[in-house]
Amino acid sequence: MRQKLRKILVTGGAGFIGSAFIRLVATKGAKVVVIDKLTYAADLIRLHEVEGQYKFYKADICNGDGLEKVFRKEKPEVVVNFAAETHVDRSIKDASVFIDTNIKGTQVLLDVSRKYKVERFVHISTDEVYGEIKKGEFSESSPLQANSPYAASKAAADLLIKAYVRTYGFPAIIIRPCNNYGPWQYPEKFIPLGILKILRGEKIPVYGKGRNVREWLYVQDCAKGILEIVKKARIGEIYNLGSSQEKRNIEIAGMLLNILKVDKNNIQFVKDRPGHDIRYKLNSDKTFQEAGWRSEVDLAFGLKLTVGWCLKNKSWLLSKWEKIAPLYKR
Ligand code: TDX
Repeated sequence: MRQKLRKILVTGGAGFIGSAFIRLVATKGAKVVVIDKLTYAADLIRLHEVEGQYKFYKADICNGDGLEKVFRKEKPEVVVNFAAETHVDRSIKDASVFIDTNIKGTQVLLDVSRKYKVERFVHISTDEVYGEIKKGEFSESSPLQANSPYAASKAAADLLIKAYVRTYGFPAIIIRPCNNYGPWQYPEKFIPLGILKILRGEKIPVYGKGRNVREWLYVQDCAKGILEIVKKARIGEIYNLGSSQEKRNIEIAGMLLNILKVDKNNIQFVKDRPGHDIRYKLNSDKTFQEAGWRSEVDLAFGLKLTVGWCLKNKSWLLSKWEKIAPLYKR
């Protein structure tokens, strides 16, 4: 069955991936309702290109009454849940807000969505719920073996959603993307942080020896994949969104330095992240077979676009430094 996109409610729409998704759906004729708590990582400027093409409510997914007001008024048919605390290092310092937003918030949003009978609830999860894999790749049926407090909070939400599907026949779908990068990413994450550090005349901080491997997906590519899944995927199913483009962190740092045309010695090896997952890799065949999506943007090209965007939007990037600097006092 193909889901029509008449009215779609997007939570966390002022965030990095949520805003990329809205910039895409706003061009497809759907009515878009955005809710966001506007945490430190959110910024409505990410939606300036589609100004006037969405309706915004400041709301926290943990607040059922606040959500009900929006659902009663807007009656969304589709809900896409991007709202989450996402930074692994922050979850290591203090897990509490991750438990609140990622678990409790998901439960509250599920209950309101159930009450207002949404036709489709699409939840954005992460590859991190599977834990690490030294060789091979994770499929959607791989066991959940989350390692960080962040990953555990996302895995808990996934379990809750599966329970709602089974218990109530709730029409939910779970999407598990790999690491995203691209325009508007908050610069606490590795790629924009590395670029920001170079723009500040500092070195790229690389954890441990830089041997950890991540699979990198350009954010617009990810948004397209999510949209295809929203429209075509089967209720109750899980879909991986990977790019098959793997790199060690040290290689990513080298590619960034090369694009930025700065000396390759501008890397600083710093203390490793506790419990640092060595490698993530997704098998995304099911997503291709059922939703017809495959990643299109080559990593080297996507990194060039990202660096180009960062240079053009240097003041936005630099303006975030004050908020993230305390994280790097080690
Ligand atoms: O300063 C750094 N130096 C460094 O070497 C930072 C911030 C990170 N790293 C390493 C850690 C990881 O191996 O780079 C890799 C990527 O780190 P992050 O950008 O923090 O992402 P990661 O921990 O892989 O998690 C990301 O992907 C899955 C997102 O933050 C999650 O929200 C998403 O679910």
